[in-house]
Amino acid sequence: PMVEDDGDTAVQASEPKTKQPPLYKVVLHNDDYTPMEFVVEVLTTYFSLSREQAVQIMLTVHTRGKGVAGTYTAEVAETKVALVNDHARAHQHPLLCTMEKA
Ligand code: TYC
Repeated sequence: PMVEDDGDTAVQASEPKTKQPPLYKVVLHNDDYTPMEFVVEVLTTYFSLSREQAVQIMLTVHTRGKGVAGTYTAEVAETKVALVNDHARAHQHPLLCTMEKA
């Protein structure tokens, strides 16, 4: 009888994987209490940003309500969101970091 591929065994792809994974924006939200310098330090520590870039993003969040710290694949974005929120809470700041589909 005909044997079917049950899909459980890896089969060599006929072409290279060129499909892009979905990307997510990591977003910082404004609040009235987190110190500006703390936000700048978060942006330089957890995202690959110069101090100048970090100050500009912090000011965008401060004046417009939210801003994008960076764009990443789901797993990297989730990790950064958790690290930033844990760091803020460890210092008793209300800073909020979320992710949204790019
Ligand atoms: N609004 C804050 C203040 O005046 C600064 C701030 C900026 C807070 C960005 C959060 O994501 C933020 N101290």
